[in-house]
This record gives sequence, structure tokens and C-alpha cells, in this order.
Amino acid sequence: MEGYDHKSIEAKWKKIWEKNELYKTSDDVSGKENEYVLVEFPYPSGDLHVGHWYAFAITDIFARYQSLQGKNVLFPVGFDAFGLPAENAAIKHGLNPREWTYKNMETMKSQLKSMGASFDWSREIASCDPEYYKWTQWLFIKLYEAGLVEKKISLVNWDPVDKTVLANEQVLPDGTAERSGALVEKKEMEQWSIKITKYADRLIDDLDALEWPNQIKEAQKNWIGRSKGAELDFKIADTDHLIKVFTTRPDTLFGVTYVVLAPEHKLVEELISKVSNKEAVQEYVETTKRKIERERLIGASEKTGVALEGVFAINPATNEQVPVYIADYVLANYGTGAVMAVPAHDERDFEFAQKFGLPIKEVVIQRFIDKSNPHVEGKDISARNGVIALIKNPKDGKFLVLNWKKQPWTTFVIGGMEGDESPEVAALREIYEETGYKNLKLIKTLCGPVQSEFFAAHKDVNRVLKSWTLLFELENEEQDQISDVESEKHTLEWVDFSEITESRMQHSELPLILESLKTDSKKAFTENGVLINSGEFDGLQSEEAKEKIVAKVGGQIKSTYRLRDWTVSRQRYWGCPIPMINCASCGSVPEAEKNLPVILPEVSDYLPRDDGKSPLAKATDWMHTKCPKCGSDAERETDTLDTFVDSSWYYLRYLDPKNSEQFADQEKLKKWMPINFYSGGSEHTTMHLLFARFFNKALFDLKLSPVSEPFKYRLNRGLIAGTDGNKMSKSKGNVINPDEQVEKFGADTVRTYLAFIGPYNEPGSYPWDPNGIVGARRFLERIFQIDQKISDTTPDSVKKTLHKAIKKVSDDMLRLKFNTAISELMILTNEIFKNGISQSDAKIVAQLLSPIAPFTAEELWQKLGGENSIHVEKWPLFDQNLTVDEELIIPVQINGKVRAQINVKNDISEEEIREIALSDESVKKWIDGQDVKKFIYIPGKLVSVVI
Ligand code: ANZ
Ligand code: ZN
Repeated sequence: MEGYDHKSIEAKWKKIWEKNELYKTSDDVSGKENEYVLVEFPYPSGDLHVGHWYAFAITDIFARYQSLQGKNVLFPVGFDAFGLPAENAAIKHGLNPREWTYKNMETMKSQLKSMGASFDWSREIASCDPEYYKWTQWLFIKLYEAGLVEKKISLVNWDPVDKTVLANEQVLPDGTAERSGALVEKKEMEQWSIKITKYADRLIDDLDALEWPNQIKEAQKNWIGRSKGAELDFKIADTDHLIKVFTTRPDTLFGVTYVVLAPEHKLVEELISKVSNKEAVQEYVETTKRKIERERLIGASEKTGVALEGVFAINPATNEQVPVYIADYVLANYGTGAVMAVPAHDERDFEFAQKFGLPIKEVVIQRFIDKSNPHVEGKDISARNGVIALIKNPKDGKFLVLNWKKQPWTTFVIGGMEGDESPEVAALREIYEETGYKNLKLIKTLCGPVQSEFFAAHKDVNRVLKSWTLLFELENEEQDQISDVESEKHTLEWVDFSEITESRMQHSELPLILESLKTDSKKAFTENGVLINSGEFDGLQSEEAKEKIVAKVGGQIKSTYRLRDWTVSRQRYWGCPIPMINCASCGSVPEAEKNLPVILPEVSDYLPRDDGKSPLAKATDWMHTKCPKCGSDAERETDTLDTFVDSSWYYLRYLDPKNSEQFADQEKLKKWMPINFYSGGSEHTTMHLLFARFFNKALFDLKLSPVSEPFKYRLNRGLIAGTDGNKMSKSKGNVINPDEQVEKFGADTVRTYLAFIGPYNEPGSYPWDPNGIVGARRFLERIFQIDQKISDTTPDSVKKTLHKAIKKVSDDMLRLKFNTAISELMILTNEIFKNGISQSDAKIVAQLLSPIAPFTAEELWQKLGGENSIHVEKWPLFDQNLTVDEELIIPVQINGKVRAQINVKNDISEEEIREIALSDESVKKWIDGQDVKKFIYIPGKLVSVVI
């Protein structure tokens, strides 16, 4: 029996494929559709780790499958080669960053080649090559010319350890630097910045059309953080100054009880002469400067601030004067840096108002719509004020309810308010009338006012009831006789607290009542509702009131974004030089196109200067140049570009990597863009993916890219963890070295194992399992030997299994469920070992294996008499008749209603049917992106989904 000698098999085919240029991709192949499959290009850190394998080798399965389907597939690879680690190695070990980087790339290339992936190496790029960064610079200049790049003094994130500026994205939520771990400081510096915020709306709105997982879309939306709201002006009394506030809730304008400025707000300085507590104010401003933004946002639980004593703002709706504070919970660089505070309806304002004893004025009340008894169209609307009284007997803790005789209702004591009765007086009167109890003590107001809307059948009107709910306790059980009229309406009953349920009680505000029975803490009501205490706007709903109030006070509807412009200056050596020149008379001037690239010069000392300047500022010969505009002496920009600029367009360069005239030929771009499949790490959801989308959109507007969205489909793949389930890291000693695994088991085994580890399109974390890889190896050994089981014809049972496998593997390949494709092949292999298979069918088995284990499949193919490479064969087709098991039609219920039917095999597992059901189009429509709370499969009968 021939053994499975992975070493010789893999070495042999690697050579032959390379010689035959099997994976070289041309731009046009007649009769074939182009398909661009992309994986994020790696940083050349030194050695390939398992994550690289998971990224490239497993995506290669998909790329290979597409190509076997008859598509002209481009699967390129290159290096994102600028960046800090090279420079840190230089500083630490005295290495040259260029040499370090290129050496690493060599190592990684040979490792990548061992993977057996169908890379087109002729298109390899490295972002640190002058031929590449020439075009990074050129594109930067194009953006500059389009007004999308500016130099501005900005408050930047300064990393005191790496001595460099960081993008917001490189600062972790706890305020430390992602890379160095240092506590990031704020510093004012002149920086080049790219105006990504100009594209904020399109970056959000265009997401809708992309076939991305919802999670990724949501993450991008949240990152951009669009808030729709308005800017309103508050005059400062006795001055000409205006405070412009940004608010998402103009409907709460009548509830403003003070105004807050960020301590850095420029008005603070302008008003300082007017305030009577100058010192306290200045001290507070100083203290704030020392805090960092993150700390202010999340860290400080206790609100702080200082009043600008003597300064008052005028509410544009009421003309009332309210005090003005500075407080660090208002951020200088969000919105307008000023807030109209509405403590009744905003949590932060509420906390602040409580601490500083400021008034809390309610202007929006909660609105309840009784769904079981809604307004009837055409009926009159009648508004009433009412009370709901809960009566508790402290002796046994029971509550009094009324069972209505003519209606199927149970309620607490309820009644209307008469004249200008207070809720308490009205409640006591109603209690006496309806129950006869005389001695009660008000414990607290549980809620109110709130508005409930229902159809009052007994009065034939649509009721709009504004109600207050009060809790009383019996002081004693003394009780008078009640009138006949009342006793005909209902009977009284004392019930346990547990019997007060939504199904029993006729109050739509019950959840709120129960909630406030349980807790004593008051909170701001932050949702939309119905306006009260708001003059002419009373009774309007929030959304409508927003517009009307903005119009009334002459405000402007406006959106604010959390997204900041993209600061791209880095005070570091190993990056793309910013192609700008500073001239004393012309200002900032881009380098002339003919002089590009601005070559990164050699220096001997890579340490940044302590003044924050890049090490390039030490290359004085290089730095001194002539102004391209006026020809006088000038100096080059010495900062380098954030590496996210390099990676914002690399996928375009793959399409024309050798072009020395243009960054890429537009005709070539048209042939391949947009990218149908882009796989990457979830850490790039909000950085690289957003930057690249922006970049591509800007190029599209400049007619430099044929499409406005570069990535039609995106996959964030999972992580391979150490055997202990933790993230692989040197310090934990749980790193699996893929080279060792390849040496021992072979590349195909590593591929098969990783493909088998879990569904590729579901971001999970999969621990490396040493037994698992042995199992993968055993499977390959076995399938490799099916040539020992050749019979004249394929027995029927094997034939059936084979055709089912073709169908399943084909489906799974597209769905990226390589794991279940492999289990199907395992079943098939067992069947073959039991019953044999014909030679020609055995060849089909090799084909099914070929995307997953390309070396093994090629060798097996040859053993079975295959002529050409298996990788240029056409993918096998299945015979539908041989694949059908008994199929069942299963109805799918969503929240109790049958909404769809699906056809499935009779022996389907719950897991499988869940997948099929939840990806069914008509089911998806009903679920509409909501969480699936429960999924039940009654085998052979029914699927029930609860959302
Ligand atoms: C009045 C108001 C009433 C507000 C109310 C909210 C609720 P998002 O949704 O996160 O965009 N705000 C505005 N600028 C701010 C700043 N620079 N720093 C801190 N807070 C700021 O939040 C918008 C809301 O946050 C705005 O709407 C404003 O408070 C506050 F019942 O205005 B609001
Ligand atoms: Zn000049």
C-alpha cells in the first residue's frame, strides 16, 4: 500500500504548479466571469501565525471553488509593510527597518507558498516599495487638491511612550494606547487631517445596499454615530453673546432649567470678566484640561461643574432666564460644545441637577396605547384627567381591586378629576365613594402624569386620559356603607401583589406602576412622549413637537456625528513620507508630480525627537528642497502617513501592480471592481473598513475608481485560540507554530483541520485541538487511499452517497460551511471503504476534496489516471434523483403564526434546520433582523420561532 507522504507530495506539486503558472490570473478569459476574492494583506511581522493560515488558506478554499465553478478568479497577496514594529525593532535591536521588513517578507512569502493557496504571486505588492508609495502620495495629493485634506492645529492623542500621535481608533476605551499600552495624553499639534466627516452621511446610507453581516453594518453606523437633532440659540442676558446648543430633543425646550458649556468652550473666556466667581471657574477649567476625554465620558460617575455666577441664558421659547454652568460632562468637540439641560428627560442632566439642587421640570409624559382596546376611527376624542388609586392594607400586604360587573374588567380605584382638584384630593374622594374607606395615608405618587389612549366603549368615545397613580395605605379598616349606584358597578376584592398582572388588570400603564412599586429611585424619562407644560405645544407628540419648536425659535435642523476627521500625520520614520512642502511664501505646497515618489531617506537614528518631530527631521539634506511653486528654499514635511492610508487603496493596486504611469488603469479596475468577497479581522470593522470605503468613495467622486463601494460582501472571520481557549500569545505560552504543524502533518492537514474547526462565516473563537489535527490527518490518509477500493461499477448505495456529497459540498462551499462539507466527505469515504467505488467516480471524490486539500487531491487524481491538473477540471454535477431522500415539508411558525414552509431531509438535525429556516427568505422577512428568542423544532412536524 502506498503511503501518504505529505512532504514529497507537497514539494512536487508546488514546483509543478509554479512552473506551469497555474494560478496566474489574466484580466480577461473569454466566457468566464471575473471574481475578485480578497483577504486583508498582512503586516510582515516575521513569521506566519495560525491566524494567517486561517485567513488565507481557508479563504483559498472559497477562491478555488469559485474557479472550479468556471469563474476567472483573482486571489492576490501582498504586504502592508510600513508601520511601527519595524521601527521599534530598529530602535531596540539596531536593525535597519527596511532590511528587517524585507527579510520578514521573504520568510513569510515562503511560508505562504507552503500553504498551497492559489495566489497570483505576479501581483504581489508591498506598501513600503517606492513603486507603491509613489501612488499613495499621488492619491494623497489628489485628495488635497479636492479639498479633502487640510493641515490644522488639532488636539491629538499623544502616546508618550511611542512618542507619536494616534488615531482615535488606536486608543482603547480605557484611554490607553492600543499598541504601547501607555496612557494617552492630549496635545495640540499641527497635523494633516483627511476630511472623512464630509462623507459621514454616505458612509452610513450606502451601507444599506451592501451584503454585509448586520453586525458589521451596525458597528460602522455606531462608530459614525449620526445624531439627528437641531441647533438652537440661547441669548446671554445683557450681552450680545449667543450660546448655540446642539440637542436631539428640541421637544424638551420648555423643560430647560440651566445651560452648560464645555469648560473649553470659547465663550468661557469671553464671559470670564462678567462672572463673580472667576477663580472657581478658572480652577475648574484647569482641572479639566488634565483629564482625558475618555475619563470624562465614562470614568467620572460623579458629576462636577461650576456655575458662571451672574451669567444667565434666555430660553428662546419662554424668555425665562436660566443659570449657566461649565461642566466636564459636556464635551468640547461634540455638537456645539454646549447643552441645554433638561434634567427631567436626560440622565446626565438629572444627576447634575440633583447634585447642584437645580429645578427639574417635566415637559414630556409617557404615552400608553391600549392595544387590546385602541381608538376607533371616526369616534369623538374626549380628553380627561384622572387618578388611579392603589390601596394597600399594611396588615396583610394585600391590595384592593374592583371587579366590574358590566365590563370584563378588573381595575384599581379610578376616577376623573373635578374642577381644580389635586390628584390626592380626587383620589381620596373616589376611594370614599367607591369603597367607603375613610382613613388613608398617601405613601407616594407612583407615576404620572402619563397619557393613555383607549376606546371607552361604555361612553362610545376615544379617551385620551392623563392620569396620576397614587399609592395609599389604610390607617384602619373603618368603612362607611357605599351607595347603591356604586355597589351595582363593581365588587371589591383584596388580592396579593402577585395577582396584579397585566392579563388581569385593565391598566395599560401597569408595567410602569409595578416598576415604581418596586423601586424608589426617580429617574429621568428619556423617551419620546406627549408634551405638557409647553404652552401651545401641549398635547403634541415629541416628533411633531420637535419640528414645530425648532421652527418657532428659529433653530436649525442638524446632524452631529461622533466620527472625527482622520488625523494622518505620524511622527515616525517607517512610513510613507507626506508629499508636502512648506514654503515661507506659498505655505503648504504639494510636491510636483514629476518628483514623486518623495523617497523615504536613510537615517541613522530612528528615535523620534522629543519635540514631537519625526526622525526624518534629522535628515536635513533631504528635508531642504525648493518650493515647486515659486522655486525658493523650502522644507519638506517630515511626518509620515498613518499606515491606514496605505491600506485604503491596496486592493486597487493589485489590479495593475506594475503600472508606472498611473496608480491603476481605469479599464482594469472596471474589470474587477467591486470585490465580491473580502475577508478580514473583526478589529478592522471600524478602522480600515471605514477608511477604505471613504477613500474609494472619494476616488469615485474624482473619477478615479469605477465604483463607490469597494466591498460588496465582507466576512469577519473567527479567531483560532490556544489549546487552553485563550488568545494565542507568547506570554501565555499557548502559541501554535503552523510551520511545525506543516512539517509534521502537512499543509493539507492544517488546511483541512482549520476548515473543519467551525463555520467560516460565523465569527467565533475556536481553540486549537491537538487531537483534532490528528483526526484531520487520518481522514486525508484514508481518502488518499480510495484508489485501493476501486471496483468495476459503483454500488448503488455509494452512488447515492456520492451524489448527495456533491450537492452538499457544492452548497457548503458557497455558504462557507467548509466544516460540514468535510463531514460529508468523511461519510462518503467510509462508505467507499465498505463497498468500493468505480475509478471514474473516485476521480469525482478527488475533485470534491481539491479546494480543501489541493496537494492531496492532485496526487490522488494522478493516481486515478487524471491527465491535466485537477485544479483546472470542471466541478462535478450531481444527479438530482440520486440526492433526494424523503423530503418533508415543514411549516415555520413565527410568534405562533405559520409564515413559511421549508423542504428538508427527513433526518435533518435541529441545528441544520435552524440554519435553513432562519436563512429562508420569507422567514427572514418576518424576523426582520430581530433577535430570535426561542427556536423549537418538533421533528418532522413544525418549526416554531419566537422573536
Ligand atoms: C437637550 C436634551 C433633552 C437632550 C433631553 C437629551 C435629552 P447623542 O444622542 O449622543 O448625540 N449633548 C449635546 N452636545 C453635547 C456635548 N458636547 N457633550 C455632552 N452632551 C452633549 O446626544 C445628544 C444629546 O446630548 C443632546 O440632546 C444634548 O442633550 C447632549 F431630554 O439636549 B440633549
Ligand atoms: Zn513657494
